[in-house]
Amino acid sequence: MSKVGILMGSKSDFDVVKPAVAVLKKFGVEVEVRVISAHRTPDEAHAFAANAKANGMEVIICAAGKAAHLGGVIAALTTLPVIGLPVKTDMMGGLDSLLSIVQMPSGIPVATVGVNGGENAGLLALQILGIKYPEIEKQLVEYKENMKAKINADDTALQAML
Ligand code: RP5
Repeated sequence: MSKVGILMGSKSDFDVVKPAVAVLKKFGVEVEVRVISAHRTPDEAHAFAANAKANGMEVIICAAGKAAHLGGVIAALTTLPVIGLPVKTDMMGGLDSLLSIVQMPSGIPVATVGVNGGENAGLLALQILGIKYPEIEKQLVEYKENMKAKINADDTALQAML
């Protein structure tokens, strides 16, 4: 079974992480969800990244806010794909988190979704896994078909109102 690691820099990030957990579970993917901080628990961050492959992880999602270095640190220590999930902040609306995650130096990419984009982080992980697992790819096709049907229904309903 495929497995995704989901890390967050603080328990306060959990609400943003929940949609990623939900969509991954919905698709039948195992998740390991941890609070690990690049700054407050650097040894745990290092150990997680160093052992991620051996522990069956195939993609890692890293949620963090403010000086959001978690994704970059994890990406520096593994060749697994790392998805950065910037968390909205009170002071800068999450722009601080976004730039901290997305502006990585050449050589250490972190695939970054939008601020508070938990569901997209989960979906991007699924799309990566879908290359290897046909059952996930099949569910992604259905997901997109359902989304298309909903937008088309919304469009039809709107036309009827005008
Ligand atoms: C970051 O600092 C965390 O990812 C969190 O978004 C932010 C604030 O953490 P707390 O002060 O709420 O624990 O490391």
